Amino acid sequence: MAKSSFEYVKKFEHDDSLLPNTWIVIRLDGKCFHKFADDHNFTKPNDLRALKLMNYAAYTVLKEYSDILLSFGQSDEYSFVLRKDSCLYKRRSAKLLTTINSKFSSSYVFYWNKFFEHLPLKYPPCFDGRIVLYPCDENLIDYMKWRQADVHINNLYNTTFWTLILKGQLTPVQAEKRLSGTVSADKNEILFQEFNMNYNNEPEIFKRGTILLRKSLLHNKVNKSIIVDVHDDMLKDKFWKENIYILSVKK
Ligand code: DGT
Ligand code: MG
Ligand code: MG
Ligand code: MG
Ligand code: MG
Repeated sequence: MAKSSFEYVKKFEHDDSLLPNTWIVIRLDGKCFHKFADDHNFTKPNDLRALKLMNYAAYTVLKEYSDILLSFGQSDEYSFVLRKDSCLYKRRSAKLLTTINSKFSSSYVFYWNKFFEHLPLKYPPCFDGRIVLYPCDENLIDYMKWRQADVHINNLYNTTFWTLILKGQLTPVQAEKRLSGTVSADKNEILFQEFNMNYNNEPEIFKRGTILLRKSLLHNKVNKSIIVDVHDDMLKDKFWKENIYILSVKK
């Protein structure tokens, strides 16, 4: 077929394929979830329904894209790690980011009722997204550690902050003042001494977020790959020693 005289407009598009042989990390984050959480009465500081919905939306993404080896979620964010040698969408950046974000976002809405039952979704939520490339395993592992360390810092702060308000009858301003300048040990101490709470006993999902990974399972003598959710400590070498096979899987 002859080319139409309009076809030259294709030349305005640019090649956005990502560097080969590099870890691709896609991180999505809820837009204004501070407000979204308030508008939907999320429990403070952690709403288990909201976290499980995030995990389920991510699980839906993993089911669709076998090139995602590992993912990590906490609060209103999820990170997806694509295999180094992935050729998904010819590594086109916009295609990867937009389809994965779209699959995640629509799943979040589609499965809302599965977790929030009778609480209606008041308006369509929105997620931003970015892609970051990491050239070596060490950088990727440090990325995962960075996100998980973030959960710990935020959750210890938020748990203490909301305990001071909900159980200690402090105002948010007073609670903020009380916590200013404190280190982790001080917050653990406040929880323990004043509220008889041992932070270590808080649910793992709150303290560490959720890792989704693929495990192979022997079922009726057939190897089946399943997606599991764990709350392991990625800051410990033990996790990477046990799971390094995830990163070295070849297609
Ligand atoms: P952004 O990402 O710049 O558009 O703004 P936000 O408001 O989404 O801020 P971000 O992503 O830094 O922080 C996540 C917010 O989501 C945080 O302020 C509180 C809210 N959030 C996330 N998970 C929960 C939850 O389980 N319970 C409650 N109450 N709030 C949550
Ligand atoms: Mg943000
Ligand atoms: Mg956000
Ligand atoms: Mg966030
Ligand atoms: Mg099309």
